[in-house]
Amino acid sequence: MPITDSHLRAVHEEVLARNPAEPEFHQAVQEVLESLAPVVARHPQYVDAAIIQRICEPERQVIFRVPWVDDAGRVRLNRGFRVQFNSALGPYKGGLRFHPSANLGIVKFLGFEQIFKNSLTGMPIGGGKGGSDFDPKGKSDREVMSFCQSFMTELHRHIGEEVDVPAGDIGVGGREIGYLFGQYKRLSNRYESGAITGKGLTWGGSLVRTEATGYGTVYFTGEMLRARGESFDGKRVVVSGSGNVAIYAIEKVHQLGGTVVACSDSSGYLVDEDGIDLELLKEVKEVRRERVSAYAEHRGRLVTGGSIWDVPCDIALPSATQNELPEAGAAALVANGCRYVAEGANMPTTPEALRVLTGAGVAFAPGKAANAGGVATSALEMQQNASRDSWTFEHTEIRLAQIMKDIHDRCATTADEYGAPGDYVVGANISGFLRVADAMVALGVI
Ligand code: NDP
Ligand code: 2IT
Repeated sequence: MPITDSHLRAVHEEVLARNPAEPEFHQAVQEVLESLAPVVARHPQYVDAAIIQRICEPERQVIFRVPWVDDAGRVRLNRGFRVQFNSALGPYKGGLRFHPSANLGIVKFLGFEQIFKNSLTGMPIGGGKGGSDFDPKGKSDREVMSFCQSFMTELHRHIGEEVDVPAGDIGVGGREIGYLFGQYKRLSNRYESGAITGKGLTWGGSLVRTEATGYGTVYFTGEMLRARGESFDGKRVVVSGSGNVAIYAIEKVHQLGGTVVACSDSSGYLVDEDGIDLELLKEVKEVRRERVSAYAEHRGRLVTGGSIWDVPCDIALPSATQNELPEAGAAALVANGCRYVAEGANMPTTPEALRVLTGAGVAFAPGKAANAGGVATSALEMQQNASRDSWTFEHTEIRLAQIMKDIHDRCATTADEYGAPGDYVVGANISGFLRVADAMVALGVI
């Protein structure tokens, strides 16, 4: 969709010129700016205060060297990033991604999305993101610890419970958070629980944080279904990925009466028409850290080549990585009768695919709304840390479900108010933007 408003177009051109060779960041900015024309028309104060220029410019970006020693005694080198994008609503908050593809443009796209996502949760958290091109795959625990300790040796100067609060993302789960928090504690000589989220339950973590992103995505989808007089009961669902988000999305779909018939990893996709056996999947992925092919040795069939989006379904939940659902995948989903797509991952749907889905009337939930349950539960973890309390699973899950319902309703109402009924992309972008923009205006030119 072209950006027609002249102010927004000028900002967009400036962002492209100032940030060359960052295609994912450009894509994330464009998607938000495309939604904002009715906002600048109605609220000239945001133009006067240069809010849109400022929101596209990170407050601070840190890039650092991460040397570490592998099990063979060789010195290895990676690059670390932390982009502190916007702190109008609270301390920077967002995950760390360890994946060989991680670069500044990817971390910036994620940090930019995080501003609006965190705003949508209604909680006091700003937006940030970080990571490294380190690949935890195939590394021993000792190597992962060596890397995490070196990474935190630099990062610790930039974070803190009132400053910036990292968590997990691709390649960063409970093991990595443990090593990172341990090194932070050692360097700072403080047991500052609220400086990192996604912690283990015996050392300051929150129940439901592990499940929260996947569960939250399914709760959001449940609200979309409910708004259209439907439910998960009897629905066929495809979930891409088989990591933290995918596993707990599958779990919640099954609890709500749907059947997940396919999931994937970067080596291929797995079809199990009887429904993915979650105990087996958890054993393979979480305990043994193996590929989905190891699951297929017991059940279902592995398909290498082709696309998971060819598997017929009513509901698709892309939950692996950015741009994993291309135009051809969207066309296949539509041709096979899929009517709901909700993004468990960040920006998994390409702009071309989004056009195909919306053109066919598919109900579509963008990641900044649908996957906000993870960071929202991180904020609940921070609340528990601040009050030195820990809540039950049931209480925390009720809070998560309510937050996802509120986000759904806020996106739907905002889309109505701004002339785009049923468009969750517009609703999420505008309502996420407004809360941050109002805070930025109030805080002055900083
Ligand atoms: P995990 O590392 O637990 O799992 C990632 C999954 O995606 C794996 O199955 C992985 O396959 C697959 N994947 C990753 N990169 C690629 C790639 N380049 N091509 C194909 N497959 C890939 O990460 P999460 O489940 O935590 O994250 C998944 C997505 O959800 C990401 O987009 C993340 O930003 C987003 N997200 C995560 C949140 C969280 O709380 N963890 C919160 C909100 C969003 P393989 O193992 O083969 O690499
Ligand atoms: O993309 C995301 O929202 C996350 N990876 C979770 C961030 C967090 O701080 O819990």
